[in-house]
Amino acid sequence: MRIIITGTPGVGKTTLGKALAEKMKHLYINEREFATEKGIGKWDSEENELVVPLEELKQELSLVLGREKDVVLEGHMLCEIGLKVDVVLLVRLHPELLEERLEAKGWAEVKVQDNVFCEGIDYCKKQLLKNYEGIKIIEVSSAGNKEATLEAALNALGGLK
Ligand code: DAT
Repeated sequence: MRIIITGTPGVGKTTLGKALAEKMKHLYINEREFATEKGIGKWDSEENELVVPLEELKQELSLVLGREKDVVLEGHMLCEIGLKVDVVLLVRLHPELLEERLEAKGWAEVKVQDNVFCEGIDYCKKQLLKNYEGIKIIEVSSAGNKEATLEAALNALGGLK
């Protein structure tokens, strides 16, 4: 299955993506590592993040999707680009829980508040509805622990068969 995992930074995408890919014996690709490997991102030291040209990322990932049929692609930028996949998992976390989790992890306050805001206004969901028309979008809560989140994702995917 070609699966995308996306959502606001900090909600638990990477944790779920790695566990899901391992369980389903799928190839796992993190957007940021992928962009870095392909040399298509530039580090913005002021924002302290990798800035990636989305069209180029889309082209490179489309090549991968053309040759791999069992793959988990994971990252927050994926909601911005339409890709041909079987299903999208949108990881959700209540903004207050996200705030608690990120503060406990020592994230900078400005980053915490940016992400809390994005989650609160359903930013990723709105982007997905625009960019992934006709593709099944399933919301998975990461409010439980990592095992519960994985189980929820597996159950949701099992229901597609
Ligand atoms: P993302 O890839 O969305 O940025 P992550 O997987 O790196 O998020 O997780 C951010 C932090 O939250 C990390 O320290 C692990 C923790 N975490 C992830 N999923 C969790 C879950 N279901 N329950 C509790 N903590 C979780």
